[in-house]
Amino acid sequence: LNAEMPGREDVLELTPNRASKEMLEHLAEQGVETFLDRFEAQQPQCGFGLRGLCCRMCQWGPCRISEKAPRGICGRDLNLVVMSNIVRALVAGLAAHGRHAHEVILTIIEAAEGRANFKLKGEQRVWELAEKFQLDTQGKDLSAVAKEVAFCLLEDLGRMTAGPMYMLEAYAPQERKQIWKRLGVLPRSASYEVMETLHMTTLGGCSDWTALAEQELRSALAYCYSTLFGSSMATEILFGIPKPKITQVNYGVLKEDHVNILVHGHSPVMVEKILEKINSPEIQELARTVGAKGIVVGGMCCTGDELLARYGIPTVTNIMGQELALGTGAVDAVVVDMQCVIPGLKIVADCFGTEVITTCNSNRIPGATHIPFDAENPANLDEDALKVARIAVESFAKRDRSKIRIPQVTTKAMAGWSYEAIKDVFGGTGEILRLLREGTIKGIVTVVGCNTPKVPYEYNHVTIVRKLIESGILVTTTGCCSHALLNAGLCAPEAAEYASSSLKELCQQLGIPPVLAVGGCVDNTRTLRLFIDLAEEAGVSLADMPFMFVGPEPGNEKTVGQGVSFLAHGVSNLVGFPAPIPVPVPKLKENAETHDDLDPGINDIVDFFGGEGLYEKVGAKVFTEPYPKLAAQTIRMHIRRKRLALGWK
Ligand code: MSK
Repeated sequence: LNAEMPGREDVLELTPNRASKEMLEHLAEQGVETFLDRFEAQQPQCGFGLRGLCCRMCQWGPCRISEKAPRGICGRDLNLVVMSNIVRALVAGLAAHGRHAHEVILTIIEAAEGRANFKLKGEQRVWELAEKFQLDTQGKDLSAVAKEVAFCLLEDLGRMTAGPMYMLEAYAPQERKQIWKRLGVLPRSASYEVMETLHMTTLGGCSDWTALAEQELRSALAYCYSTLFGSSMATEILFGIPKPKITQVNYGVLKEDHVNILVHGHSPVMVEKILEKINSPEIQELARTVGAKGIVVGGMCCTGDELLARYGIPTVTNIMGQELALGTGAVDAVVVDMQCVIPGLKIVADCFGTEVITTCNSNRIPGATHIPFDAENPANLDEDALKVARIAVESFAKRDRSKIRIPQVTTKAMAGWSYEAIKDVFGGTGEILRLLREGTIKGIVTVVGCNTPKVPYEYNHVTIVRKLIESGILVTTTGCCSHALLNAGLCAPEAAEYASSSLKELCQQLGIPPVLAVGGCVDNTRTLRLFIDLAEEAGVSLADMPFMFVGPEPGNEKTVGQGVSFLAHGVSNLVGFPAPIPVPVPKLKENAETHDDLDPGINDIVDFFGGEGLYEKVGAKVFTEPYPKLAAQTIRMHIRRKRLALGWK
């Protein structure tokens, strides 16, 4: 695997956004350390760790599984070590999205009780959920019902006793519920499955890797229906359901003569209030007083995606671009909430005098200004948001103008593709299904997830998606992948030019891009809802539909749960870099004479995810392909096979 890692030259040659390339070169010239320097310093990376063969689950170890030592000190073998590592990564991601959901849900309760100064903007979602959860709404007003809905969502996060999860009961397809029941993988709640997973994988816990594989599915369902659906829909209750809008993105949205404030992280709660304060006459006047012509707010990662979707606030970049954005020397303040904020951010901020403001008690950074938002005690929310806005604007006066280097690249984009917006623009799921059946749209693939330094920055995202739309496949996207695609111009209606003739004609007729940016990571549920509805409309299992989940540049632990959530629904995954699973190394058997004597070197875990094991349970499997053109080919073949099996041309 180490031999496959890209070098600096590959990154500079292949990264598709010339603004990122310019900043990488600029920061190297300036001697400012970035992820690329640290990635080089870490080479070669530990082969045991890369293949998931390092066991650190107790203090007898660490143990490393090899041919010489096939068991850890406690007796764990390869299957048990690898599967334990994977399911632990999944629940770490579950905990992260769970904390996000918790904050948003608690804010609904505080807003409904009048303690948090937010007006609930997603009335439609409140009534929909109340009906789906079969709540008694007779004679109750919006706030009262929203509060009851929020308590159901909290129960999905934290229930410790057996019982159906509200969200799963409400939105999961019937055929899947039966499968999950038969497999015994229906979850209790997010918190319970985190506890149970850590319990099962601790020293002296579960010795059966197949039971851990079941726990993987169970935890993924808890992840999907409590933390993802919970965060996404609770945010819609608070701030409304996004609608499509046109905007500009990329590094060039930063302006030398403006105050530039970047917002970054995952939870959009406090940032909504900060945005409100930034737009207030008081802060706009303050900007003029410090000599700025105005204020630019730019988004990074999923907080950026949320503001882009709701207000068309321009986004700049993703997790691996956060240091590059600060390297422009034009960012007066970066306001970060939770997750995906790397420690390297502060190193670059200090080089350029950028004020770093942290707003979440879980995500502290030494030396940053900390103005936390506490969802259970939001009394100072307005005052604190104003304080953040003031500090950010006042930083403009301190900026060292000799260090500014803003790449002059802006890109047009259309974002805000909520579940409702997608259905509306096509005229309903019946119409989307008709287009799929007749082949105007060959399939729908969601291409999502983080970046990894293990492939050239953003190259896989952009290359795969270009190939897919060329083949008539409609793409949805979220998270850091969406920033790559937004900056590459693939989310603008004009990108229809790059699509197959039938998809191009359709997109031009509807005035939409062939790549729909649906929001942040938690909004993968918007695509999942669409997949569920389309399969139900077609009257077939989700596993039979021409759909796929693609994570070209896996990074965060959160991506594990995203992929397994779709697998559990019957949607196969394509992953762009091998997960920490021993890659099969084919070798000739002893005394081999022909290729029939090739031992594929497959182990049980590879066979489970990529072979028959998981497929037999849920009808989906994992494909791994780090070379993006081959990855696109694999996806196209998968879609083609599904279409043929359905008898669709
Ligand atoms: S922000 S989880 S690096 S997509 Fe959602 Fe990006 Fe991955 Fe964070």
